[in-house]
Amino acid sequence: MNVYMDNNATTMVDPLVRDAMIPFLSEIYGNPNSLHRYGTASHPAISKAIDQIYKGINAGDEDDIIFTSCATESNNWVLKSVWIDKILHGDKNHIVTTEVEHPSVLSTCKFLEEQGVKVTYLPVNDQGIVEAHTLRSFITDKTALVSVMWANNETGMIFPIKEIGEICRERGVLFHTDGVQAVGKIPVDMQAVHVDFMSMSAHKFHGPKGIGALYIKGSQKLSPLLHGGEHMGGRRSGTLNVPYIVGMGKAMELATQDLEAKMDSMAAKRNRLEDALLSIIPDTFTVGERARRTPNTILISIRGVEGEGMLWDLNNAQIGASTGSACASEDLEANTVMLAIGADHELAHTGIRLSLSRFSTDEEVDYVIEHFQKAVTRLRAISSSYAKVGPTKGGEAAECGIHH
Ligand code: C6P
Repeated sequence: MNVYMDNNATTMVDPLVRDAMIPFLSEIYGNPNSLHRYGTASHPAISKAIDQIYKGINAGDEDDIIFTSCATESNNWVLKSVWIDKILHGDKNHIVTTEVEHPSVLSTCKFLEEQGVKVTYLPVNDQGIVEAHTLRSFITDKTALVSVMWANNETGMIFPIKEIGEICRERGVLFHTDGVQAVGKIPVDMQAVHVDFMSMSAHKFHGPKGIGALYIKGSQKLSPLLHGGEHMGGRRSGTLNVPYIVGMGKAMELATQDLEAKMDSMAAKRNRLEDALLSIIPDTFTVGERARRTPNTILISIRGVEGEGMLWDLNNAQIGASTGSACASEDLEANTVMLAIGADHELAHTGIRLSLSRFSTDEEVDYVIEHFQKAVTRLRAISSSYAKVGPTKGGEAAECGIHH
């Protein structure tokens, strides 16, 4: 059996999404900026996709949704353009973010620090989230932007975006959220929160890779990252990627239709998997209270078992999982979120992320339980660190926080 449980890294394109995209590859292929019929033929499909995205996140008519190539671009755009608009051409000098953002935010912040920008990295609590009240004391008169993710890619923990947005509004500071792991998985309602900018990526909700978007509240000013033609009103130049735009719209429609039912079904499978792993395998714990996580994610730590070893065994059993963010998986570094929560390096090397999708089945869950247990048994038998300490009395299996 082949089981893909790395849906926070990317998802399968829904066959219905693929079918919607196909006519825009070789039949309706004109440049949408061309005035002839070949160009204008794609306009209705682009408008429909834009409508599907507005509806999926409940954006207002006055808001903008601008297509980008991915969420990495959307994140770079916001951070670098706020730097240009508010710091280079304004009187601000400070950005606030968190210790556990995706590398596309953290590396951009490091770049901005090299340009002289002050960046505060908010600490997370033992659940791996920022508590909204901690933000208050870090905002100053010089703060241009607060950037806090909606849900974390490694733990699935959901951040208090409503409360953080309110604080930013009170203090007159722009607020960006990286919504990549939230959109299409949990309700995202832009009318219910105060968010100035939100990044999205289609391949996280069964759309194609290579297409993302930036939500901009009230069409407010943000200097373009890519200069060129008048595409997207000059806000993001480059010929529109019509098939992918159509795919993103369709993917959004499908992901957000009957979302509650999809969430319940995914959570039931995720919970059964998590309960089974925690009860069968001693000395394991999962990070973050389950009720506050996206319904598809588990970050499980298995004492005495290196994450890379687990991935090897799982891969040999045709199971796709990860030790954390896919973009950081080649450097064999410890899980950054577990380190931020306070785990030591040894423990932070034991994290395995399992992320389900709406296509995950009960049979797949059973298969993963069986092979996960086999892998742990084999790896613990040859683990020098586990042999040294041995199993804890009765084994410790727990949800949330780091237990040393
Ligand atoms: N995270 C993961 O394994 P792109 O691929 O550029 O559209 O998305 C980047 C991105 C931005 N923000 C968050 C919260 C993300 O999770 C990701 C992608 C994958 O966790 C690949 S590194």
